[in-house]
Amino acid sequence: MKDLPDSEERRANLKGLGCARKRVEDARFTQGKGNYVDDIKLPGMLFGDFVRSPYAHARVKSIDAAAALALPGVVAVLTAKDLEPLGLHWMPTLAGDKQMVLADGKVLFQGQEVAFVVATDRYIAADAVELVEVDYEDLPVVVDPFKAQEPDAPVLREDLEGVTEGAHGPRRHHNHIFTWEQGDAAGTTAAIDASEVIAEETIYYHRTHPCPLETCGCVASMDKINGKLTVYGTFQAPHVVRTVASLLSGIDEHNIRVVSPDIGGGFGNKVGVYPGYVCSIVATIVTGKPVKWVEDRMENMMATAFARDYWMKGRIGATKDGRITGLHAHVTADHGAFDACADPTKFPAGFFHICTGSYDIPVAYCAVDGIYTNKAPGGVAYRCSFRVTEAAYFIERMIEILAIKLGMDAAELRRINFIRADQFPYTSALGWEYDSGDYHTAWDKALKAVDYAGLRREQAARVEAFKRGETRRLLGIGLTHFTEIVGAGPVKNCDILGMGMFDSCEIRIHPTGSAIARLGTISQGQGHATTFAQILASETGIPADKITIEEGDTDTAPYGLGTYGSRSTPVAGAATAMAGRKIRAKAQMIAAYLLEVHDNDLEWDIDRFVVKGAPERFKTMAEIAYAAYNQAIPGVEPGLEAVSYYDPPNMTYPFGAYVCVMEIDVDTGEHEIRQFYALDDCGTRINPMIIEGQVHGGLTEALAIAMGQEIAYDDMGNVRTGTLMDFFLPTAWETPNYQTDWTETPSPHHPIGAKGVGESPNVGGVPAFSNAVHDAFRAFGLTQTHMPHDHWRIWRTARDLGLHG
Ligand code: PCD
Repeated sequence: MKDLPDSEERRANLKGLGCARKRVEDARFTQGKGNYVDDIKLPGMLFGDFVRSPYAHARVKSIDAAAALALPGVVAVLTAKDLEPLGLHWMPTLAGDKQMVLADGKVLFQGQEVAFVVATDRYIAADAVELVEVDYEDLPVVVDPFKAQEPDAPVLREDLEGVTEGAHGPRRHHNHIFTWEQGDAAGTTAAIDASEVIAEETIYYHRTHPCPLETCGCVASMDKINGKLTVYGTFQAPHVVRTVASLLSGIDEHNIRVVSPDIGGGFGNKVGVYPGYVCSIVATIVTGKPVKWVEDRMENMMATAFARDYWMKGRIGATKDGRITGLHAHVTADHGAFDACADPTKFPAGFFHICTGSYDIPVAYCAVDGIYTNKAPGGVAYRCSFRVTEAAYFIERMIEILAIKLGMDAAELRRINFIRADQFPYTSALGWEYDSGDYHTAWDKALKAVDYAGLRREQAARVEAFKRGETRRLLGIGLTHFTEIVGAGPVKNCDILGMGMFDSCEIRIHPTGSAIARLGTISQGQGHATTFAQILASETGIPADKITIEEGDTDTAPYGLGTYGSRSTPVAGAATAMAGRKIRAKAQMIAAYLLEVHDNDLEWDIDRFVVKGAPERFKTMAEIAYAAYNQAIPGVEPGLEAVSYYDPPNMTYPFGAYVCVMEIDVDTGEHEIRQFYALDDCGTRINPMIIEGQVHGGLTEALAIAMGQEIAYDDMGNVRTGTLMDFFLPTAWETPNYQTDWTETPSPHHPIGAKGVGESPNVGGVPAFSNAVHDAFRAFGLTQTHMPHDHWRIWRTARDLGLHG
């Protein structure tokens, strides 16, 4: 219908889709009024702390807790022996493996949980940890996944001895977990072998850690009178925790309440189930008192889920004018001591097979071998949807290396291989159906914005000046065009521990025209309370300021699979829109009754139903809501509520074009980011300001990973970077200025056309930073050097290329 005079005002009043609405949660976050797990204090609460292994591989010969138990205030010391009768000394992992809750006979990584001390305060617990005497006999350590596969490598998982069939097929060595393959092996090899140009390289994506501001923790409280267990925790998937807790403990699911309060950053670190949760639950059941466990920073970095650690061997073929003919990838994936990767069950290597990226590659193959080593378990999607960042890094490095082989400009090589806008929906050689995209438009916009041709001229002049000895600084231009895959997922192929990955929203409209909506997801800082209300405002005509969004309490929220993998917008966001539409459908019947017309005689206008052709006759959503509660309407139930469980028909495929312009000092190895341009396309944009914040945050994490952040081990399996002295966490000082931009290509299958965005900047950012470093040295013969590009490594690269004279 055509806009009425006051349409614009009414639309603005809603603060709906597309509005840069200020974050409603910031009022409490910026004033210290957040409510995090460590803020929860229950009467009589006890505190748990772990005795952890100093060894990476050792037999545990004995544990003597007598001195610890003698310390006043110590209530209990739990070991595997205490958990064994309950069947809780091991627990299942998300990846189909099992993991020790407390050391059972041996330890397999430094920092592994050995005993759980429970005391009346946090300090006594820590003192008692020091008093527990553990007798270890050290065993040979393997930290290299290639050495782990040698015939005489030490057997790490004695519990699996003789087990030749794993959760994902046959195991061919005692330290081998699985081989997972996708695509056409023979066809790919044949196509590449027959190519005019072939590039081959091993790309290592090092081990790192999400390192959220708040570490992991929980408060478990068993109410023995009512038989109810409540667990507050830093959970990115509270409902899944409830179901797992019920299955493991035997407590009926309705008697368990899991609450995720405010969460200080998740980044995948808070998806898995950790021994601390199990021990706290056992301890509250045993003592009848609430038990709090909150890990410290070193524990978080040493023992909770790491990310990446993928050795990716690539082979790519092309015609001599740059048409890609095939892509072959083999990954050696270091999973540490237990396979505790957080991926949908059927995808042991996540969505790594998005590794054909933004390119129309006719044939491809990828294989991933998962390997046990004496490192911490994990393998989480640290700001990436299940190994997508590894895949994007791999293809964006392979493209650069191919460009070098071809003697071609890397921007042009990308352009001629992009999937064209008219090819969507596009099925990739590795089986994904990309929903929508317009890569050429985004790419041209990005190159124009940074004056790409001008940058290349400047770079060439710089190389000449360097050669003449007039400068010691090189210029790198880091290009990336990434395609993500987010929104897991269709229930038909995506589940976690058997639970289909749908999501949900339940809305209740109050009589006076305000509302509460509850979702199965849980914000960790993303701003869901702000943005989901915007979706509902546009769908229902109730201003976003009048809608409360609540997440994270399993007693009240509908079942959902949680927030990670940028799935909230694609899945719960869709559920929210659909639930809003159900509200509107019922509202239409009520309005028709009130206006004494047929349903079909009404049309929706921003915040009201209007009689077609008679704009002065209408009922606002607020009036309709009131009527729903105070009038008997024939054939219509009282109340105005709706619930939607949404199973997405496909994933969404956000994409982006990033350019990083970096200066490198050859003598010190220092870098300076002169410009960073990030164009993101996440389909329909709900809140441009939140999107910009997401992009800034994700790029800064990408900067950290590419330029310094690493979980490094020595040969003995000691974690060398277990504190923030050694683990690079960028501050405002190191963070460059970012320039953000967008195109908007809606998802055709999402009710409002939105795709995820939270992870994109990390997925695209890492290759952009890394490619800039590589590109600076391209003129001097560098093809590949491993991340992280800290000052020392860059200095060494310059030295190895003979640039120090
Ligand atoms: N959006 C908008 N629009 C569009 C899209 C989106 O607006 N189109 C927005 C929403 O609403 C939100 C955000 O943005 O609010 C995001 O989204 P997404 O993408 O959907 O996502 P989510 O699901 O919500 O979330 C998740 C993500 C992830 S995944 C990560 S890592 C990170 C990110 O998110 N994390 C974080 N971001 C963030 N932020 C913060 N602050 N914090 C955090 O923690 Mo994983 O997987 O977990 O690794």
